[in-house]
Amino acid sequence: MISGTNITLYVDGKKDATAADFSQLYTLGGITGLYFGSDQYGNDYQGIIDDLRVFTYARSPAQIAWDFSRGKAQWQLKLDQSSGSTAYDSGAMATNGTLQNNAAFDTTAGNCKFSYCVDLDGTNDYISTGSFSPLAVAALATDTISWGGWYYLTSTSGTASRVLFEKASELKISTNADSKPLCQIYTGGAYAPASPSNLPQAITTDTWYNVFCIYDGANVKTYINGQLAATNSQAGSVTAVSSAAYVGVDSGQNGDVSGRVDDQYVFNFTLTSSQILDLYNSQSGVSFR
Ligand SMILES: [Ca+2]
Ligand SMILES: [Ca+2]
Repeated sequence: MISGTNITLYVDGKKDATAADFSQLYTLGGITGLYFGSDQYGNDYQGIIDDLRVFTYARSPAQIAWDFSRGKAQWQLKLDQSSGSTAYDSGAMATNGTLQNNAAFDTTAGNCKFSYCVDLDGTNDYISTGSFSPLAVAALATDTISWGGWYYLTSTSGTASRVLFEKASELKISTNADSKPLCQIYTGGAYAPASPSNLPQAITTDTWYNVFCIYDGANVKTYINGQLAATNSQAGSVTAVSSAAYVGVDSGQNGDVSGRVDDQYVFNFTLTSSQILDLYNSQSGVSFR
């Protein structure tokens, strides 16, 4: 993908490499032919090729995600397993979660948001993964990100801050002492915005909430149950890093959540408001229109 004088390579919908000063590519205007499977010097490719496309504009990260997987989450735990300690990733990363300590799948009818979910007892229970890098290849910067999940807290007392989700050194969702959700990106060596001026409504106990966050390079936005609930201006980018994800605690195993969690998502593009509403209403679908 060429934008300005930068060229970016995406592999399987994910930013893989980027380089600047490709101004010589502007000479493309004078080409007389395109070669696929070989170059003009006869350096042949051996293998299979399918679905070649050229666009006369720079595809956005969302459009590239659509080309790759119809916009599926890069990483998604549906938590629909009925037993054991493995929560399967239904996204492209193939990075499963592991239920830690007393965390257990909940199969009781009516307890979960979609199919089954996971119970966390508030003391040392969480879901974690091995290291992975869903936003981009590690060390590359990105500023188009969406993340979130479903949370049903059974207690909000006793702990100032609860951590609903953290992708270590990349993304976080926590609640403050007033149980108001806080979406943060890791940029410049810290989670930001540190003390946002705008916070959404408090989430109450014994109710399912979808808490969804987006970053678009200028703002961190928090959506509660598919509706925009808070916007905070934030500059910078997230440097992709191969690290673990945590559900129900932070990466230091603090901020234990007491309650249940269901679908968890990380997307490597910025969902639109209508896509977030679709996701809230339909669980898995993100449509582009
Ligand atoms: Ca589920
Ligand atoms: Ca426990």
